[in-house]
Amino acid sequence: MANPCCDRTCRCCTLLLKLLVLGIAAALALQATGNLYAAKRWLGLRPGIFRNVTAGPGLTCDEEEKAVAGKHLAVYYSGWIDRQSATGERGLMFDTTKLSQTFNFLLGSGMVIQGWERGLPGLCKGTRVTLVVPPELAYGSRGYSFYHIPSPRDIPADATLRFDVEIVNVSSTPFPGPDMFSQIDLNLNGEITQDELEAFFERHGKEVPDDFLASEDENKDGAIQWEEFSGPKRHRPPPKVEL
Ligand SMILES: [Ca+2]
Ligand SMILES: [Ca+2]
Repeated sequence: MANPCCDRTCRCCTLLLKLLVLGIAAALALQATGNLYAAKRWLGLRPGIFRNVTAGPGLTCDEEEKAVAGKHLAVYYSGWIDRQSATGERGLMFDTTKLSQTFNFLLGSGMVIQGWERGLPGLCKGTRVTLVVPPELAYGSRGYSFYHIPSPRDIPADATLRFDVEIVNVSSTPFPGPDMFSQIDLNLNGEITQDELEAFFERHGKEVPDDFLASEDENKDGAIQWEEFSGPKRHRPPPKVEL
């Protein structure tokens, strides 16, 4: 998965009044332009981000279960090009953690886009939330490429994105990271072949993106070694297994 990585900055509560004023201004502007989303939902402390809790406790829980800057979050999520995006194929799902492991990150550290950094704080473990994030709080005018080569799943410049996020867990200590390399390397010989790629994607009901192997295979030997793999992996190579 290409994480929703970006630059970061954690906002401070002292901006509360200013943000509230900006939120009201944004809501009025949206009403004037007939935005697809109910203007009232843009009111509050996170102007520019549509946030709607769809299940779970929302904002009410013990402090240790609340997502705040400095806490580690484990989430499932899916991301789409939003239906009101100015660019991209509206409704296209560009990424999802469904059927795989959670995406784990440190809130407030800048590991994720500003739309998440601003949209997730205050929510509780077990909450499902929809976030609609404007491009300036997502990937802006640069967009994002998942595979370092053109792909239909690339996020184009100036795209508005929609995420459905489930906060599976909140912790003061890090969760174990996913190890995608070992999940794909079925025979555990320390390299990923085209056949293993196809088997992995088939398990998830998808096709291998064109040129995926070629884009990772830096030494052009027809396989992706641990050192070449750019996805989530352990911090050292898996042990070699004689076949
Ligand atoms: Ca292998
Ligand atoms: Ca290689």
